[in-house]
Amino acid sequence: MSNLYVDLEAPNGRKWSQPTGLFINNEFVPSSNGKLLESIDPATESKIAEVHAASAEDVDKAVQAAKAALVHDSWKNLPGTDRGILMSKLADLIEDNKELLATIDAWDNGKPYTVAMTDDLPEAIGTIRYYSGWADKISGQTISTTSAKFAYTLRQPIGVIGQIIPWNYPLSMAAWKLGPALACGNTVVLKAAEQTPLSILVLGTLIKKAGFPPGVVNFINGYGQEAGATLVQHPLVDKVAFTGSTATASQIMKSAAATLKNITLETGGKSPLLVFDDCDIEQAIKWSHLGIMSNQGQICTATSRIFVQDTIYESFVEKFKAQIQEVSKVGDQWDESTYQGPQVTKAQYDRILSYIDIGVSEGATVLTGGKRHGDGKGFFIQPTVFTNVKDSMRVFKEEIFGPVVTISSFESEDAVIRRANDSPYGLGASVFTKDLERAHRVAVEIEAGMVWVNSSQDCDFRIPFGGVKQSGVGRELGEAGLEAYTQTKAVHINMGNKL
Ligand code: TXE
Repeated sequence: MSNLYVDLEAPNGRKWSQPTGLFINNEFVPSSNGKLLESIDPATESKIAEVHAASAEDVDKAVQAAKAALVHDSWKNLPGTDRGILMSKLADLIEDNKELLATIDAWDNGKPYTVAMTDDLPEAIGTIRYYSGWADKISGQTISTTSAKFAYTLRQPIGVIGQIIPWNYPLSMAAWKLGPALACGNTVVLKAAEQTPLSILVLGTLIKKAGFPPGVVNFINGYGQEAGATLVQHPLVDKVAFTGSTATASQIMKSAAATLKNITLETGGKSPLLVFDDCDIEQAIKWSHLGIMSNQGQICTATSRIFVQDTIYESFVEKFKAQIQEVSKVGDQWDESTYQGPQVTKAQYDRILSYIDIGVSEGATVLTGGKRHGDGKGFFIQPTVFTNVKDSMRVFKEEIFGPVVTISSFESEDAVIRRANDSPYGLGASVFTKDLERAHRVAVEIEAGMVWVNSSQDCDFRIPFGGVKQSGVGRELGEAGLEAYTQTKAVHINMGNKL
């Protein structure tokens, strides 16, 4: 069993014993076929550790554990208040270990350590804590019909939930999925992304320490086509909650259809950001830069298509370039002055560089960036801005998922809304204006699940998150997130009519 833990020391000097097994029934176990997957530091391209990769047989074991836990007295009959207490303990434990967890996500994913500490960890802790408060506040209704009859509704857990998360925010994605599922009394098998397997296993140790009964939460690492697909197809899985690419979401929807599984999908985007000439330009620059360049541009809601009113286009472009030069310092995860770390993997890095080549060959102008950053190791890319972009170009239409943005100009509100909406995606949208009426008008007309007025990327566990069109199905976070994890049962009561 010795290969179920490995001693690690991160470049920031933090040391810990890293679990490497599959977390099933509150224990770390090896994969049945001995298959492993590698975690790589994207800044140095060197191996951090190897962890066990789940086979179909392992996925089945995890699902069986979750199924048994679902009906076990220790979970099924645990009052909501006590579920909330367990979740609150988990949030406290994550908080107690936040430096360790931020270190792991920074090392594994490449995001700056300071960002993991100030964004990812508070979001993960806050989300679990927020949903711990909901655990004893989920109730049905009483509905009167006639004097002799009435009905009440029960909001019951959906059952065993298969959750599949991506690599861009490993811990907060796990928290978004676990929080509402557990608050509602479900049990979970969560598959982490193969690119970022480590923090989720440490979270397993905290699940056990918090006192969750065995089988309530199971974590499996593994590849999408094998572990992910098996989880989606498993007949005992009642719901699949997924965050990742639109292409994979479409496959998941197809295979979930075989057993009519409930699904929630959060997928890709090409979110527009509209800058009107009456806006506060300094604010527009600050947020439009953050909206695409933070998290290495690996944000599903990245505002990657900037539209600027023609009257201020030239000055916006100049200021945006200056903002990149001033703020977007590219470097490794551990340097406190780093704004942008390496891209998560070689595959993502290659994909982004190939999109930059596509943009150039389509005739767009590279205003700044356009190449890899540095000449040593690591998946570093210069923040890149395209101007002279046509709406028909692939760099304008397709999700690049990196620090690459297009800036186009527009003349009228109607025309820019039409162009912004001319996309298969509909995740986020930003509008910069001081005209209150226009802000509300655009918020209504834009096809998106979330609209930011004079801002970009606001995200809060109290507020619903999700997309329209090919950006997703259903909502996460906030009270809306609970809808996704309960089913309503109607109980009809007859108190008078004996016939
Ligand atoms: O995504 P995948 P990838 C977008 C972004 C990125 C592209 C590819 O554009 O460049 O997707 O990234 C699991 N059945 N986003 O390849 O494949 C997989 O193991 C079940 C946007 O990483 O969607 C991982 O856990 N599961 C996004 C998860 O799905 C499967 C974040 C995501 O992987 C599976 C990430 C299958 N057949 C990428 N195939 C966002 N919305 O934030 C893969 N998986």
